[in-house]
Amino acid sequence: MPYRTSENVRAIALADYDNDGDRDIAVANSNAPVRLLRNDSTPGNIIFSLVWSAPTSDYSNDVAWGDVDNDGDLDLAVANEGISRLYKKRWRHAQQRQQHQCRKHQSA
Ligand SMILES: [Ca+2]
Ligand SMILES: [Ca+2]
Ligand SMILES: [Ca+2]
Repeated sequence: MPYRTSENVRAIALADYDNDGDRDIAVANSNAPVRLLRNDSTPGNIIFSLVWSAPTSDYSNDVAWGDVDNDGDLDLAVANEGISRLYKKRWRHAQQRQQHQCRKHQSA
């Protein structure tokens, strides 16, 4: 499944941040903000919507989900060159900004 982006993706982490039963994607980029892509796929259509971008552009090497404060919401830990960051947020309220449509790779 191709996913086109102009950013230099370093790592991704899958988790169902909005607790709707499908896995969403956090993307760590170098020299671009961390992105959160919500899985809006339906049967036969793979769709991810950009719902959040980190407020800073870091050189991120890795990203991981986990509920570090045990409040029931997943938190996002990002390993950067320099200062690493932990984003604690009520992600399920993140608003959709843009949709990325991914086409299924079709075998001839
Ligand atoms: Ca989900
Ligand atoms: Ca979903
Ligand atoms: Ca939490």
